[in-house]
Amino acid sequence: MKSTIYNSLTDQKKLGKKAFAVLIDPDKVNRKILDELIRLSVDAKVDHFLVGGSLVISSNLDDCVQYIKQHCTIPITLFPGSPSQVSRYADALLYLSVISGRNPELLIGQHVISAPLVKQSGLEIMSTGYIVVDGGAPTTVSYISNTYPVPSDKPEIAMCTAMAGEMLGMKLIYMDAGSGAKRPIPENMIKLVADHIEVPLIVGGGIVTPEKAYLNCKAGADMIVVGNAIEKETSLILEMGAAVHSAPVRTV
Ligand code: 1GP
Repeated sequence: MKSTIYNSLTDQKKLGKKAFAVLIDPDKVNRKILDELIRLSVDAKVDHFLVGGSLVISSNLDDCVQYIKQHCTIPITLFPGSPSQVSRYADALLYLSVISGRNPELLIGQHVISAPLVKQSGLEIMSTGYIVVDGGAPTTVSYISNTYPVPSDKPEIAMCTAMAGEMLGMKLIYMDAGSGAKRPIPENMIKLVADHIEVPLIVGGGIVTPEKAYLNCKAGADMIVVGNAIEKETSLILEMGAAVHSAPVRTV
C-alpha cells in the first residue's frame, strides 16, 4: 500500500515543521473560486488540500479533484463524510473512524461496506482516529454522526481517546470541533493529546484567525485545517499559511 503522503507527514513532524491544509467542500466551489483558491494556496505554500464534508450533495467531487490536480501539485487528501465520497483522482484518503462516539456504524460498520471500493480506488489510505470535540453549538458532524462530542473542558477524555486510537493502530489523530464551530479546540486539550501520542495530530474546526492557528501549532498540532473562514475570505490563506509555517517546535 502507498504511503507517500503519510511519510511526508511523519517526516515533517520529526523536523518540527507544521502543515497547513485548506478544506474544500465540493458543493461550495465553482471553477472561478477554485482558480482563486489554487492561486493563493500555491503562493501560501499550502501543504495539503482536504476535499470533502459531512454532506456532499452534488456530484462535483471528481470534477473538483481533477480540476485541482490539473492546476497545481498540492497533494489532495479526501476527507469523506460518507462512503460515497471516494474519488480515484485524489492522492490519499482519511479513513476515518469516529472514536469519540459510540455509533458502531461510524466506528466500523460503514468501513466494512465500503472496504472493497476504497481498496480498488488505489488511493493511499490513512487510518484516522476522528475525535469530535464540542465546539459550542451543534455542528453538522455531530448531528450526522449521531454522537456526543467530547466536552471541551475535559481534555483528559480526548487524551485517553487519542491514546486508544493510536494503540489500536490508527496512523493519524484528527481532533475536530466541527465545521464552523463557535469555539475552536482549546490549546490545553491539544497539548495534552499531543503529549500522549506519537502519530501526527490534525486539528480543525472553527479556526478563524492566524493567531489561533499559530497557538494550536505551538500547543502540539502537526496540521491545521481551515475551511469556513477561507470560504468567507479567501485571502486569509496567506496569513494562515504564514502563521502555521512560522510556528516553532512545541514549547508550551
Ligand atoms: C471541519 O476541521 C474542519 O471538519 C474545518 O472546520 O470549516 O470551521 O474551518 P472549519
